[in-house]
Amino acid sequence: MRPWKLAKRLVPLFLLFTLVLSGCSSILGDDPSPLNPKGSVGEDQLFLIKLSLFVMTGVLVIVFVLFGYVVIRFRKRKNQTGVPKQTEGSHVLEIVWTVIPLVLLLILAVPMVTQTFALAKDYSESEEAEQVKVIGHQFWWEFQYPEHGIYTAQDLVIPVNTKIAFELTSADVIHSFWIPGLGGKMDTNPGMTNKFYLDAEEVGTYKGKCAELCGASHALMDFKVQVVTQEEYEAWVASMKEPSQAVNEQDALAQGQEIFKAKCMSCHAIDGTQPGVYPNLKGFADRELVAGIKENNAEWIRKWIDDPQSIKPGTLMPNVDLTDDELDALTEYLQSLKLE
Ligand code: HEC
Ligand SMILES: [Cu+2]
Repeated sequence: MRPWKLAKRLVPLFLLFTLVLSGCSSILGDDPSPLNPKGSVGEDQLFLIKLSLFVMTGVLVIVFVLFGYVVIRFRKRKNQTGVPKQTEGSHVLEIVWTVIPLVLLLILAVPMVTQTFALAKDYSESEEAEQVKVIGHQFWWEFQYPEHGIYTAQDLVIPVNTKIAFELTSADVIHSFWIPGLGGKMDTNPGMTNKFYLDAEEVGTYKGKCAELCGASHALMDFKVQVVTQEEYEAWVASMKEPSQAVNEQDALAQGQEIFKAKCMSCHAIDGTQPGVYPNLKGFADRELVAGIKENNAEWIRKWIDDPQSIKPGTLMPNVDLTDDELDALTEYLQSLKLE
């Protein structure tokens, strides 16, 4: 093939690669990501990524340069006939190209194996770590804090600079719990408990995703991680334990509360110390998003209660029959579910 023909084929391919790869960064923008981690686990993993990339790029460059040199230097000349002089066997070369890969493999293997064991450290009995139980559901996340007896959903609240020992399981199919800015992912398997730990070194909001195709709305199974200071965390724990204030009958919210009790309470608890099969709505108004995906404002709350199936196809929240007045009252009531 003529060189320009080859170039004509390769250029579009490289343009396509650039486009595809730029998608990797646009998902997270400047947010923390595996390439810009904000936790010790993510940083250790990034080191391994960089180390292997560095070693492999080095090998690639050297091999291609040698290859190019040989192809050009020993190409068939004009007027050349017959088979060129053949060389066979070289002890020196054979030893060199056996030893170099061995050394490279050692450079890769020693930190990899060491880190694999270090990152598998079990903090589930540790005093200094916070224990969080994660349960994946189609298509939402439940978070339990066994040391505090708290149950919540969609917004994972954790203290900064603290090891979080996760215990992960699933209520239905296999999901995968992933906070790209803090570290690698871990599967949640039905009937099994997986363990791993993460920590965050900066206060802020991080994105979380389900990373295992788990059904129709897998791509919408997002959550948020709120990394807060130790004091804020303790305050959050305390307010999650507070009993929810009852709305009295004269209050404008009373109608919403009535409808909630009649039509929603069978699935949703509003008391943070109650485990539930479905998302616990204690402090729902303080959550970042509705159902992990939509801005938490009156408009989206109303749309969600009116027709969750159109927002998250296949969600286990049914479309409940409600009048416009009831929807307004419920929206207002849900917006009042703030933590003290
Ligand atoms: C049959 C059980 C069921 C009933 C009844 C039900 N829901 Fe839900 N609800 C769910 C499930 C399951 C989810 C999680 C949906 C998802 O994200 O896949 C959910 C999610 C929600 C969320 C989002 C929670 C969050 O943290 O983002 C809100 C708000 C909500 N429901 C409000 C209501 C209201 C108001 C009613 C009454 C009209 C109601 N639900 C009735 C099961 C139910
Ligand atoms: Cu999932």
